[in-house]
Amino acid sequence: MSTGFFDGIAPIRYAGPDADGDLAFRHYNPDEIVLGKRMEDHLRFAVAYWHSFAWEGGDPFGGSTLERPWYPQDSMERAKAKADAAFEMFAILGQPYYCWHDADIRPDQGDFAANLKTLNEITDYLGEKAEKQGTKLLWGTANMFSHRRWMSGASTNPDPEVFAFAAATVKSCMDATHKLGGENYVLWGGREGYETLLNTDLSQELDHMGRFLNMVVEYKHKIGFKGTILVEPKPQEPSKHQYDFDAATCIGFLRKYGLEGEVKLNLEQGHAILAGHSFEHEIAVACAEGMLGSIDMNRNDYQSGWDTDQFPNNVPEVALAYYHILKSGGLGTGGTNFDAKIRRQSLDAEDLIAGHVGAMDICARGLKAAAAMIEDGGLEANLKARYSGWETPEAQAMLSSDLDTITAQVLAKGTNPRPVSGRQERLENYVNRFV
Ligand code: XLS
Ligand code: NI
Ligand code: NI
Repeated sequence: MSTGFFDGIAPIRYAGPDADGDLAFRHYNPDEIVLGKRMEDHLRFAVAYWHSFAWEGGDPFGGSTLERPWYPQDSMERAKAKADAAFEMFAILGQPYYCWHDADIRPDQGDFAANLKTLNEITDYLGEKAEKQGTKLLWGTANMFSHRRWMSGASTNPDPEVFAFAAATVKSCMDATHKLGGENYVLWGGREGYETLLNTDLSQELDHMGRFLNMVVEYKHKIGFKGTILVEPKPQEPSKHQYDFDAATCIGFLRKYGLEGEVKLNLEQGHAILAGHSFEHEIAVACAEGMLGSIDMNRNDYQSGWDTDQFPNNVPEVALAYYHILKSGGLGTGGTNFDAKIRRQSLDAEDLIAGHVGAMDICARGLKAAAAMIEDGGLEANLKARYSGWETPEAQAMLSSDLDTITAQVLAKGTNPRPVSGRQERLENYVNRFV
């Protein structure tokens, strides 16, 4: 059943840099070959069924501004109308993937058994639509942060009954993701953290979270799910202190609980900014450990200090992100998900489409710039030259030596290092030639 919401908006096509109007791709050309691979297969765009598609426009001072025909999502009929509208939007955008939380797709009927029933019904419905249209599921996830039961955490909740509810919820969402052929399963722990240490046993909570994630991995193997399990770092919001602070914190956590070979990271640009990092820093940290899984390509406002989840609009930032992704071999089973909201004054269906179109174009430009930098090899050559001292046998031998021996060598050689320029301005100028 058509909601009529997107009526009159034609499918978006690639029309080149001189296209008319804002509802055309100027740079995203799915079939264009970049570094030997189709652009669509590099970027693997996904639309989020929550923020991007369905956000209602509320903020701490006011309710919804964005009126949509599928609100409120209180019955199966409306959940299906919402699914119909979602797939109409996917048909207009032509992106290959989408993502959901259980709470985005099914009506909430209160208890676990009722929600399980509606989840199964709506995911069958989504499966049929997805098959017809060829839109695939990049990842599924469980919303374990909105309902009041999760206010003190899901797997880290002091109440074992909430831990049990979380386990059952994740199992149901993994089953649904598996049924729909999802390529990843994500866990973002917005409430896995604390507000005050006065009421929190941090070490017990971390142990529970580690055990929970091990159960998720055990279950993945039990049902034969071939996708990747991902955790999504974020330093705060909604919790004051979140356990999955940033990529480095998550990697330490995964190693502590023996999960480093099993779980990768879903990195979000806005979360990197909140953690005081750049997006490429987070990506490079994950790549260094072989743990890059997927990305949420939505940025934050640099001034507000809050998770504003805006569509990307900065080519140089996006180019450096894709540079590190390409250098480490690409996104694998992951993709570029827009976990982004339009602004609450952007009322029209066209605004929603234009937000995605612009973001896809920005990413395409970033990807092309990154590929050009890789083909040119300037950054790589600079790195090689900067570390070339380490290519000598003496330098290598030092790494298996000891402080006494090295000190004796320094004294014997009269070592007195000569500082060398880091050339940052020249490298920044170099990047500017590509973006
Ligand atoms: C919130 C997170 C969330 C996850 C999925 O900040 O980005 O949207 O991506 O639960
Ligand atoms: Ni986020
Ligand atoms: Ni996200």
